[in-house]
Amino acid sequence: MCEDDGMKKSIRVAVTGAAGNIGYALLWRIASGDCFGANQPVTLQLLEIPPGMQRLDGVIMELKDSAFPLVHDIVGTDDPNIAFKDADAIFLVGSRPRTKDMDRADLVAANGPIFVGQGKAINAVASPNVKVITVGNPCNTNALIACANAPDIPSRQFTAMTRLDQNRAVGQMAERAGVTASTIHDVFIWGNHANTMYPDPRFGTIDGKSVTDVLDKEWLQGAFLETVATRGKAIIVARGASSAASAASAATDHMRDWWQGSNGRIVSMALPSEGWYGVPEGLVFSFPCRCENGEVTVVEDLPIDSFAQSKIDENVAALLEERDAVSELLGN
Ligand code: NAX
Repeated sequence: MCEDDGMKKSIRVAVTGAAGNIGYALLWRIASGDCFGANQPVTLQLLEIPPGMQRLDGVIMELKDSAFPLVHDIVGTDDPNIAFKDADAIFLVGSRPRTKDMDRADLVAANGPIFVGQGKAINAVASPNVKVITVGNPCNTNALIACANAPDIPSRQFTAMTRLDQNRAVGQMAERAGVTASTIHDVFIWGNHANTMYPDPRFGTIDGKSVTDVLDKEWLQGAFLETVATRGKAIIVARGASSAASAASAATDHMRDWWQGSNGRIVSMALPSEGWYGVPEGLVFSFPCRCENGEVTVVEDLPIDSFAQSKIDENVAALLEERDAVSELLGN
């Protein structure tokens, strides 16, 4: 590929848990140019654990069979130091899904150690400008662990995904208002990717009108909140498997906006707090963000009413508890 045919130099994109359900949907979105742009070639660096390597071989065969013009090369490995080598963007998807017998604390304990090793490998071998999105749950705390173990990489380069919660909120509003999702802007999530998260409608617009003028408050603080908070469970009940295509779509949206800009729109990203809105420093918390020139900026001046404050407080408390549970994994 050369610059004068309109194509850019290939970038390196790492995906962990690449043979899993989300990976199976996500890789096709990345390869088709939905994330990094239609003129951006990619080298895919795919990580699995040894029991997943045979499935990964099959996924790589199918990627090759898709003959994507933008896919420059594909590497499959069970070594994070190979998968993250010179990576410009990393999707941390691989982790153990929660099973019926596990509560959130068990999930934190089972998955936390994965992100120690991966954080260290990112620190050692990734591009210093790498952009990391954590999808594997509990994603906020896993991002915190990876970030803490990558001291040479600025903390703003580590994020966790709450875009699926945002997209679920927009989907519900669109249905209620009888409009398409494209007419809804600036609805975003505060807090943790868990059922405590708060989809804030107060600054959102539907066809240019305030969401709170179009939709009633009782629904926004009642059924809407409940539906968005419990959507993951509802999908599992209906489908017999957890959200995969919608999660991959949200990860694509998150990274696309970070990479290419959010066009002035507010979007949800969880990132290590620098004290914004009184959230303790370092806690990986979803804030209203704008993206421009590859940088994320938290929108810092939104007014907080008592309901929003109570939701922010609830999420801070939950995330502090998770942080305490993994304190020995934070490297200090
Ligand atoms: P799957 O179980 O289908 O796939 C996970 C894959 O990760 C498996 O192939 C497994 O072999 C691999 N893996 C496990 N440990 C690994 C490691 N240390 N390094 C590399 N690969 C490893 O799960 P899937 O449905 O793809 O979900 C992946 C993760 O996303 C889960 O933790 C899930 O809870 C989380 N989710 C996060 C969401 C979010 O909004 N942040 C929503 C969707 C999803 O629930």
